[in-house]
Amino acid sequence: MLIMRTSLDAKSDFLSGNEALAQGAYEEGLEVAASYPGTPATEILEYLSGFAQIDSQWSVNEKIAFEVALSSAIAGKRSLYASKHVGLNVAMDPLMTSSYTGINAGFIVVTCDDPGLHSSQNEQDNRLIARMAKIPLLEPASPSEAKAFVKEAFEISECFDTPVILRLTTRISHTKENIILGRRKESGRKDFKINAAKYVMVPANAYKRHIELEKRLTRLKAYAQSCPLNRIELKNKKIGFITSGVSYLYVKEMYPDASCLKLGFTFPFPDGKARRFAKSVKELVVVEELEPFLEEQLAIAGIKCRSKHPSFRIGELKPEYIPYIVKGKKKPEEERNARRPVLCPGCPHRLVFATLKKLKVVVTGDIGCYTLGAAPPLSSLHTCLCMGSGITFFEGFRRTIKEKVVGVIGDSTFVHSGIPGLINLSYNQTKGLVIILDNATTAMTGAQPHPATGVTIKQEVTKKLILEDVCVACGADHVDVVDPYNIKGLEELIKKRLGEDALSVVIARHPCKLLKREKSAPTLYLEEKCKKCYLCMAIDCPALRKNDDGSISIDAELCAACRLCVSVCNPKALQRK
Ligand SMILES: Cc1ncc(C[n+]2csc(CCOP(=O)(O)OP(=O)(O)O)c2C)c(N)n1
Repeated sequence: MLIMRTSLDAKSDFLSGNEALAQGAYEEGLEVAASYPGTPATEILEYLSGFAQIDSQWSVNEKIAFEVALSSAIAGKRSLYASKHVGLNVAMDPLMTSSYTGINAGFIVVTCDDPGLHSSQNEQDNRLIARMAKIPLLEPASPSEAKAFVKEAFEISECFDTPVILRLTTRISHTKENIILGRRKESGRKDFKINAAKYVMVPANAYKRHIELEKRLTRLKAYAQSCPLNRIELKNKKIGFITSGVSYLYVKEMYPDASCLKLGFTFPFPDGKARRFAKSVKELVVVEELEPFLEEQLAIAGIKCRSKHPSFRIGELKPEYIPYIVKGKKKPEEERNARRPVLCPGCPHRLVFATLKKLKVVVTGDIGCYTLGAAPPLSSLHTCLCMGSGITFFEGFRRTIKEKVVGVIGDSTFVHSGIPGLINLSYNQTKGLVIILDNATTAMTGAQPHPATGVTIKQEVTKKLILEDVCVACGADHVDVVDPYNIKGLEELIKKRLGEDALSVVIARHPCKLLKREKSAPTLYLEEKCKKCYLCMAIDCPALRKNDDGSISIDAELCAACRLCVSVCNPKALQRK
């Protein structure tokens, strides 16, 4: 639901780190915001879209979001890009050269990293990207700092003519804090002045801009030494911690009396301040999640510190682990006993995966709710790397193995990065079957609209992308639309297309069950007919339960009446009511 945030009704609000950052950006006169959904970053744009003064958009993918936001800044409006850590990989191309062009009005790049992989395909540390892209990096420790750091970020951006990376992690993005709300300042537009030497990155211009960039980094480094975001807290001098982001709060919790160099501005690294701090304490310990980023900066500056055990490069940090870092010990073994992932009852994806399992095909998958098709007992998605790879991996497998292969991809992911893959199949004369799992939303990240839903982030009706037409234009020989709830029809169609020497796309279209709960009578179970074969349990529906006496129960609350269990029950113990 879209909440319009036009007036200041309250003095404070209980906000997550993402919301606090967005509130800060609003107050600092942000005018343009662009993103593609991704946990843990999604709520930043959702919150911003509630402000009438901010031109917010879900872009088709992160590269586009980055370019829309950066170009708006160059054209003169304060702008913001936000994504999860892997989203920034998609935007790497413009990001790497944005430090050369610089900005005009302030431009903030928010990356929300996910140490511990709560909902991601990897746990890369994007602080390394800041260093590679030569862009200043700010790391708040809490939601209130996330808000305060936006102001600093805009000021640094405009003062040094550079994008600024603001890095949150899941714990900061999703932790809530009482946040003081302020009034919006109009930041004032900047005029755009034609300047090819600055904005046209051909080699001769880019070479000169690279020289400028190096000079800027020297000035930024000098600023980082005096910047109030980097502060020395001198207490007990026996041990001194250098830390940034949420790790600072963990240090405070475990060692409240220790001295700290609390870093908020971590690249370029304030080595002068670090050297001063190092001299004032007996032992120096760096506490940071994932990569030894600060530690490496200290090593470059020739400042000795205690290295964390390499086991701490993996997974999230917890306050209780800090004594292990202090003693140079290995991270304690963790049990990752997360809830077993399962598709929702009535999820249209389940019907497709049950069919693919029956047909015993190799399935190259992609990222979305449908990645859960990989989990037993369905076990019918066999690769998943990154967004868009469901189609491109299909090509590699199809050209390599003898078995039948099917590529699957969600509707939002198809628009994000699947379309070039489909063109590549057609252009390189690869035949076979791709299935687009079209549930009319970006379900995995909380049901955001995308171009094929015909609705914008502000819930306005817009031009709707017709997936069938796109597939034809990309070169598919056959494009069929089928409702996966028509289980027989779906199986017959897949079999038919698999048997042909053509490039086919099947769009399996049924809205996500969480978009609209349809009221339909739950499936019936007739125990007297049940042969206890448990084929029904192999579809992994949360509405079905095997009782201690061997019978089956159906949870009427959960049953979405998709009838998949009815279709697999040979003795007809499961029936349509
Ligand atoms: C580069 C990148 N951006 C964003 C994400 C977060 N994310 C994972 S899957 C997904 C899209 C899922 O939507 P869709 O393809 O429609 O599948 P559904 O979840 O609806 O089944 C998103 C945005 C990501 N993992 N990688």
